[in-house]
Amino acid sequence: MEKILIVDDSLLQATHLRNILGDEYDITIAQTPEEGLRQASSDSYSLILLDVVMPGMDGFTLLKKLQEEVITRSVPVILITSLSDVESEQKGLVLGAVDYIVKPFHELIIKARVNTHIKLYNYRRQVEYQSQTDQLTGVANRRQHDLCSATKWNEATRLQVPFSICMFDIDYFKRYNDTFGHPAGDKVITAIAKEISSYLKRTTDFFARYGGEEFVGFLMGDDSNKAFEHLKKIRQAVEDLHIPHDPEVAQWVTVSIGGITIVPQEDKSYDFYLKIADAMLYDAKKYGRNRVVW
Ligand code: GH3
Ligand code: MG
Ligand code: MG
Ligand code: MG
Repeated sequence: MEKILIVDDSLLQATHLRNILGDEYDITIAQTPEEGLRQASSDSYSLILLDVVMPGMDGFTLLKKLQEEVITRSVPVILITSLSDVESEQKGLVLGAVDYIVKPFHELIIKARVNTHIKLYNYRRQVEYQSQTDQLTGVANRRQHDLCSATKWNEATRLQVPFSICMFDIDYFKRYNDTFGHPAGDKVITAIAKEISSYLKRTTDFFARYGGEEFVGFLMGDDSNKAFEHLKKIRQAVEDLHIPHDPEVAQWVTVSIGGITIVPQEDKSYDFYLKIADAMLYDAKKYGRNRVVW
């Protein structure tokens, strides 16, 4: 059941709304704006119904706060209020509310509007997910990499923590396709993506398909040695999948990895180091493949 958060200082109002929507949705009631803010950022709601006139922080102020937080920003908010003047309604909509409902309301109208906004929200989430996910493998795509790397690089620069960037490329993959066929090649790309991503699962890690049979990853916090050791483990894990290759080139399908660990400085960009990781990958190929160059 999808979750709706009702923020209203009047328990009578909130209960009335819950009676209307409770059959279709899982309702949580917050009776103060502070509690509303806490609830909104600690659970995943599909919609927030927000009263405007409340003691202390009013609904407009709470709405502004919700819009400022990354985790609550995308959740649609409907303002429900007795303020029927144009200025208030305009203010609410400009602040980012998806809808504005004046009390007293008809329950059928509330239901219809709530259903519509939840449908739109789910559609938007689905589109967002698809635009950032690689269709073949289900891991992040290059677009998500571009978004995430910028955010995380800035964070590492601010916190001055080590940041490792690595590039992966499947060895002799053209030959694999030529020998076993493109559909079999697709399965290998998927299996390897799944394996590597299982080693880059911490919240400070990231892994994406960069294109074709190339992948990119980054890790935050580990020093150069630790990152290098971790990547060597990943290289071994891919080899240990024991995916048979064309025996003329190799027994198993393997990956080459190039990477670098740095403490980000203001004067050099993420892309600068990504290019270095790519050069390291090139060296790994040159030295014979199936190895990590750090
Ligand atoms: P190297 O060890 O130097 O990396 O050799 P390679 O043959 O892997 O290198 P190259 O970059 O020349 O070839 C990559 C091949 O990957 C070419 C292309 O046919 C294949 N490829 C790229 N994307 C896909 C894909 O989505 N599916 C499949 N099956 N193959 C792909
Ligand atoms: Mg009120
Ligand atoms: Mg390649
Ligand atoms: Mg390759």
